[in-house]
Amino acid sequence: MNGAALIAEILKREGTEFLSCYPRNPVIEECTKLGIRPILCRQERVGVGIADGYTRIMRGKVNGVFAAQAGPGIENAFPGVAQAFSENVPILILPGGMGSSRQYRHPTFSAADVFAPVTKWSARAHSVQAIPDLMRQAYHAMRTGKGGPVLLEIPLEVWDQEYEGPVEYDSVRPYPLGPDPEAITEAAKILLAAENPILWAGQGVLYADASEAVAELADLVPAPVMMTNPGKSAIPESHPLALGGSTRSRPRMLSDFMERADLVFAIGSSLTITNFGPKVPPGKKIVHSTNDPSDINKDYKADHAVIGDAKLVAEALVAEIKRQRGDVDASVAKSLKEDIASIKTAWIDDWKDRRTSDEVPINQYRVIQDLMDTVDRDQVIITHDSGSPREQMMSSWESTVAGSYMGWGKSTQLGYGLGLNLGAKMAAPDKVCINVMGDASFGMTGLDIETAARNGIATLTIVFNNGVMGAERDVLVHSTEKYGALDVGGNYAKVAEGLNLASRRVEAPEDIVPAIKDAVATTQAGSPYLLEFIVKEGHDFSRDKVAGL
Ligand SMILES: Cc1ncc(C[n+]2csc(CCOP(=O)(O)OP(=O)(O)O)c2C)c(N)n1
Ligand SMILES: [Mg+2]
Repeated sequence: MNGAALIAEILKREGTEFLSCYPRNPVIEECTKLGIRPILCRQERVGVGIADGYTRIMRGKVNGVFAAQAGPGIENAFPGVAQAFSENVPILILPGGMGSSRQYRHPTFSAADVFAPVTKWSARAHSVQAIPDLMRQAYHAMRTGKGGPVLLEIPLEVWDQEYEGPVEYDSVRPYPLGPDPEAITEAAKILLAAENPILWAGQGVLYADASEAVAELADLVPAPVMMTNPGKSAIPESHPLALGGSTRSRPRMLSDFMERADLVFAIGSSLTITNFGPKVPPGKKIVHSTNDPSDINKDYKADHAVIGDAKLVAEALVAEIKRQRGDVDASVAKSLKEDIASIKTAWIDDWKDRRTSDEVPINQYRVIQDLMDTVDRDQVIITHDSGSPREQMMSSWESTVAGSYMGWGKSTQLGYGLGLNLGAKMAAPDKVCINVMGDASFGMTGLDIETAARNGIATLTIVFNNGVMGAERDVLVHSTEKYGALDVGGNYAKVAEGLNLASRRVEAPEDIVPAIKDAVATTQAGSPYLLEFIVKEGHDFSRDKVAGL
């Protein structure tokens, strides 16, 4: 067996279901021989996004893999890997490399070196004999501790070298970190002593399958649960203790409870300061639980920390709180839930005009509301895109199932949501998988809807076409006045038609619901769909002011 066949064999043993890829790369053919289907993208950046979305929905239990050719292929994959790095998504990147004799000669592109700063682990296979060991290291890096993309560059001659000996490789198991019992005792004490604790749930809750444990903890304390951008849907946002997710925009409940909180108890979160996520306002006590020690005291001084897998931590806290205090009268949680519900009702009421608006061009919040009312949210996986759609969706979409919203935004590459959605559909073919993107966003990656059509990946892409880069209005004032710099133009339903997708352009509010029904029915029958809404520019965001949030 040669290097390419060896890698394919290892991928098979790791449960790889499909290979996101773009030629040339010998592993594509070898995977096909083993029944691992190649999904060829139109652009490498999206191919990485497909592996990313798949991995998120699989909660990192199976990892998406992307293979590219040496040079242009892997160079063009850089944005995707950088995005996955910013989001700590454990995917495997397998680029070809120049032959070893060309390494370190100008102008050879060395993927293992160039990608080192945007991967958790990166290496070059110097010989075929090293491949099992290197793949084991790669999978270990993906499966234990905080995730991140990993990369193994295969120099030209290594693909063809004959591997000697039996392939000694078993699927790499994860080793979740268990919390220090003393840290748990102390954390429980702090939680019980707090007057208004708030749980801050990050995406670690999803990777650890800790949604139920965190919801149980919230009920027991009791404490409301706010979510980060990638942590959105860490617990279902329809849960009576959920406050929703936050980018720069957020539901009012989240702002309100954050303002009152004396203790922020972060779980499954790096607490990284980012433009597109919540911040901890000054003056709050912080308990920080994460599976990566280097997160602690990085952006915030922790008053206490618990290092460990989110599920093990949440379960240990539940047991310890019961030991220290026992159950609390159910009326305490009940009144907290009523408090949250009343703020939510008032907030939704304040936004009702937008959510039910008949205005033309269409109001984005009307589309989101009609979408929520029309689809069965229990069966949906959805994601936003960069720009105004992220702000609109993050604040308004209420998930009903844990892990059904793919939040992202530490880097915010326009167009990234499209690949994520294709990957999600590969992971969950029975779900209705939706990405909501702006028109400028579509310009970045839109051609890859053809990847969905060609491969029968039945996603729904929603384009909010307002004819401008709405989110950039404030920074392109003179350029727009003088040269119209902000405008973008296009008919994306027609683009979709030209790329073999069913599509519809919707301009009238009364057509929104019938169009959604048709689109969803088409995806359920096995074909992708593009729904283009002609919308207003839209600068209304749910941003109740709380200093420092
Ligand atoms: C690759 C990339 N380049 C630049 C940006 C900066 N950026 C953020 S939003 C935006 C415009 C978004 O326009 P559109 O997708 O049409 O959404 P709108 O705000 O109009 O709803 C730009 C240029 C980015 N996020 N990603
Ligand atoms: Mg736009």
